[in-house]
Amino acid sequence: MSMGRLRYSAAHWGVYQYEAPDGGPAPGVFPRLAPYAGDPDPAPHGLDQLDPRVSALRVAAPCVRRSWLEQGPGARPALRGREPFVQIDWDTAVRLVAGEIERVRDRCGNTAIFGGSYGWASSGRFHHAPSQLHRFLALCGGFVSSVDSYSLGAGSALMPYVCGDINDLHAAHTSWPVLAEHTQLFVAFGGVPLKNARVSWGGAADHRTRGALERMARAGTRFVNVSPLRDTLVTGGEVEWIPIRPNTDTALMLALAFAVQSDPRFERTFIDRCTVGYDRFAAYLTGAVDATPKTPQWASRITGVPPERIESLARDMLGSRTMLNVSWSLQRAAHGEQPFWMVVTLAAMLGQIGLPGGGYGLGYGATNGIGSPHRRLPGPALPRIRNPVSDFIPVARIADLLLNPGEAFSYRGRSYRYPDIKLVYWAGGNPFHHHQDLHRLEQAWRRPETIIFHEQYWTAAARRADIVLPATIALERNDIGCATREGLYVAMRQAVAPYGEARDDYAILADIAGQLGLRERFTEGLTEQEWLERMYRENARRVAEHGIALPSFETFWEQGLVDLSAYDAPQVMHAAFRADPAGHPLRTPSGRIEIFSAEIASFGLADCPSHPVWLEPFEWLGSAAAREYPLHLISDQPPRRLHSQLDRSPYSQAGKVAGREPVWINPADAAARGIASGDLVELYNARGRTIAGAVVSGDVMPGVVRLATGSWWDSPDAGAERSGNPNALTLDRGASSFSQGCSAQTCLVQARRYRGDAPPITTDAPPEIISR
Ligand SMILES: Nc1nc2c(c(=O)[nH]1)N[C@H]1C(S)=C(S)[C@@H](COP(=O)(O)OP(=O)(O)OC[C@H]3O[C@@H](n4cnc5c(=O)[nH]c(N)nc54)[C@H](O)[C@@H]3O)O[C@H]1N2
Ligand SMILES: Nc1nc2c(c(=O)[nH]1)N[C@H]1C(S)=C(S)[C@@H](COP(=O)(O)OP(=O)(O)OC[C@H]3O[C@@H](n4cnc5c(=O)[nH]c(N)nc54)[C@H](O)[C@@H]3O)O[C@H]1N2
Ligand SMILES: [Mo]
Repeated sequence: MSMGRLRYSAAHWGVYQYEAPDGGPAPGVFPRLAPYAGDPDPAPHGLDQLDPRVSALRVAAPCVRRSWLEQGPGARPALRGREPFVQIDWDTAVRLVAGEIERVRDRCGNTAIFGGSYGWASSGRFHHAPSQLHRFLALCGGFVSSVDSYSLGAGSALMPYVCGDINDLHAAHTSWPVLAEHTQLFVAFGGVPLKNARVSWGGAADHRTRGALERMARAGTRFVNVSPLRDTLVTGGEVEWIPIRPNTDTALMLALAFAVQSDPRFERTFIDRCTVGYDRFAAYLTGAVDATPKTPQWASRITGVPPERIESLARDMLGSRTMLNVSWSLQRAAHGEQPFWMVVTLAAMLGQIGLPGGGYGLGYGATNGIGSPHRRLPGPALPRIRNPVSDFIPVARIADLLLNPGEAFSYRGRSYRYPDIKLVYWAGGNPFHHHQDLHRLEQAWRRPETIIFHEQYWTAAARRADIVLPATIALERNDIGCATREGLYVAMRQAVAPYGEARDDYAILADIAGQLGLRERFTEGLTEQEWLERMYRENARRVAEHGIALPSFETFWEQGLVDLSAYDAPQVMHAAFRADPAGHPLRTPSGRIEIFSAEIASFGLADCPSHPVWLEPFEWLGSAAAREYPLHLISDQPPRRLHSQLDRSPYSQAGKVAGREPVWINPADAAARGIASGDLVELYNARGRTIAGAVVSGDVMPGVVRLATGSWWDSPDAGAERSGNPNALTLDRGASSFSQGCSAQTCLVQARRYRGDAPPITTDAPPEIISR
C-alpha cells in the first residue's frame, strides 16, 4: 500500500498524527498513531485508541435489554445490568427510541425526560455527543437538564459572587512565562499535578505544564506543596512538602490570614481599593464575633500543620511575590466553596492580585489550558436550540432526582423541586463512573421506565441501559478539533471505517428525528461536511473581529492544522481591574472582589454563610467517624487515562497492581494492617467495599489513602466491587445547600488485607448478547 499524507486527530489527551493510506478509510486498515510532532511533552494515553484490546469492548450493534424488549418499558428494572441483551437492527432501534420518546412525552410531558447527559464525550466540535443530544431533545419539546459540572460544582456556583464567572477567570489566569519571570514563592494547595495537565477539554495541543514548572524552578521560584500527597508537585528542583489533613485547607488559610494581619508589614491599600466586606470577615478571623481567633495554634489542631510552619509561611508570603494556587479537588468536597473563597481572600490580604506573578490561581495544573499564553478566541460551535423545559438539577444530584421525585432542593439561594423522570437519555458520559456512592445510584437506576444510551464501549452505564446504540469514535468520523486556548485548529479527518454497525451520534439522532417528523429541523438539510464548513466559516467571521484572518475551510481541511501561536499574548490576571477598579469592574454584584457577599448573606445558609469560614466536613480525620474509619480516601484523577475512558487499554492496564487500581497507603498504615506492596487490599466503609492493589509509599501522608477514579465499575453481586473503584465508598451528598456540588473528596474508609481468592474481573468482555 502506498502511504498518503500526514493527517491529524484531536483527543482530550492530545493531538495525534498518522500517515493516511491512499484511497481513504477502509475496513481492517488501521493507521499507526504518533504524537503530534509539535508537542513538546506528548501524552501516550491516546495512542491506544485503535488497540484490539480496546476495540474488543466496542458496542457493535443496537441492543435491547431482554425483559424490556419482551415486556415493555419498566419491565424488571432490577435486572438492568444482570440479564442478556437482544441484538436488533437499526430500523427497529430507531422506531423503538422514537416511539418511546412519543409515549413518555404524551403520557407524562417533557419534564419526564432527563437529558442532562453529563460527560466528557470526545474531542471534536461537531460530533460532541451531549450537544447533539441536547439539540435533538430540545426539538422534541425539551428535557430536564443539569447545570454545573462534577469538576467545579462548588467553585463555579460561588465565584460569580466573589470575583466573576469561573470560565472567564480560567481564561484570565496569569500565563506561565509571566510566573517564571516574577513569582518568587508559589504555594500550591493540592499541588500542580502534571498527570492532570495531560488533558484539556477538546484536545491539549502542546503540553506545556511540565516545561513551565521546570522553567520556574530554574528561574529560582520557591515551591511549597500543601497536600496529603507529595508527588502532586514536581518541578525538577526542590519542593517543600507540607502534608495536611484532607479537607482542612480553609483552616490553614485562615491561620495564614491571621498571621498576615498581625504582621506589621500588613497594609490595606488593595483591600480598600478593590474589595468589599473585609471588616466583616476580620471580625470572624480575629474571633471578635465567635471568641475563636483563627490562630496558627487553632489551625494546627485541625490541619496537623505545626504552628511555627504556618507563621513562617505567612512571613514569607508577605515578603515575596507570591502566587497562591488551589487545585479543583479542594472544592470537590464538603463545603467546597470555602477554600476557593478563602484563597481569594488571603491573596487580597497579600495585596498582590493583578501584579505579575502574584495573586491567586484556581487550578494551575488541573488541565493543560490553565496558564496558557494563547489568546482566548471563539471556537467553532454547534448552534444551540433553546430547551423549552426549565426544570434542571445541579449535575451531581442525579440519584436524588431519580429517588425523590417531587422533593424540594435548594440551589444558589432558591428552592426547586425534582421532576418525576420516566425516561433517561444519555450520550457521551458515564454516570457509573462519575457519580458518588454507586450502590445508591444502582438503586436509583431502577426508577425510570426506560434508559437509553449511545455508547462506543460496553461501559458500566451502557450495560445498565435498556436500549444501547453503538456510536462511532472520533477517528471514525470527520470533525474540527479546537480547545479553548490551545492555539490549534485540527482537521479531524476520518481515519478508519466505523466499527461494526456503529453510527455517528448525529446520524443516529437524525434518523430518530426523521421518525418523529423533525429531520429537516434537526439537520437543517446539511450533511456532516456541510456542517463542518458552516461551523468553520461562522467561527472565522467571529475570529476576524479579533483581527485574525483564518485560512479558507478548504485550505484548513487540506493542510490539517491551523496554528494560532503567532497571536500569543501572555497576560496577568486582574491587571486591568487593579489599575482601575471602577473602569474595569469585575462581574460581581459590587464590581469588586467580595470578601463578604451581601447576596449570599441574604440566602441565610448555615452551610455557606456570608464570608469564608471553617466548617467541619461531614466526615474527616477529626470527626468521631474516624474512630471506625480512620483513613481519609482521596479519589483523584487517574494518571493513565481520562476518567473511565480507555481503562482497558494497555497503557492504563500497565498501571494496575494485582489486576486492580492501585491504592496508595503510607508505610505506617500498611504495617499496622500487615499490608505490603502488591497485596490485594479491601477498602470499606458503611456504604460499600472495593478491592484494590497496594502501593506502600511515603508519598502519601499517614491517615490518608489514594485510589484514583475510573477503573471500570465491576459489581455483579453483593460482594465487594472488584476493580478498585472509589465510588463504591464515596458519599453522595451536595457540598452545601448553596451549590449542591460533587463532594467526592470527603470520604473516610478502613482498609484490610484481602484474604482468599480474589473474585475475577467481569468487565473485560461485552455482556451476553443474543440474536433474535
Ligand atoms: N470519586 C470521584 N468521582 C469523580 C471525580 C473525583 O474526583 N472523585 N471526578 C469527577 C469529575 S471532575 C468528572 S469531570 C467526572 C467525569 O465523568 P465522565 O465525563 O462521565 O467520564 P468519562 O469516562 O470521560 O465518560 C465519557 C463517556 O463518553 C463516552 N463517549 C466518548 N465519546 C463519545 C461519543 O462521541 N459518543 C458517545 N455516544 N459516547 C462517547 C465514553 O466512551 C465514556 O464512556 O467524574 C467525576 N467523578
Ligand atoms: N490524567 C488525567 N487528567 C485529568 C483528568 C483525568 O481523568 N485524567 N480529569 C480532568 C478533570 S475532568 C478535572 S475536573 C481535573 C481535576 O483536577 P483536580 O481536581 O485538581 O484533580 P485531582 O486529581 O482530583 O486532585 C489533585 C490533587 O489534589 C490533592 N488533594 C485532594 N484533596 C485535598 C485536600 O483536601 N487538600 C489538599 N491540600 N490537597 C488535596 C491531591 O493530592 C490530589 O492528587 O483533572 C483533569 N485532568
Ligand atoms: Mo472534571
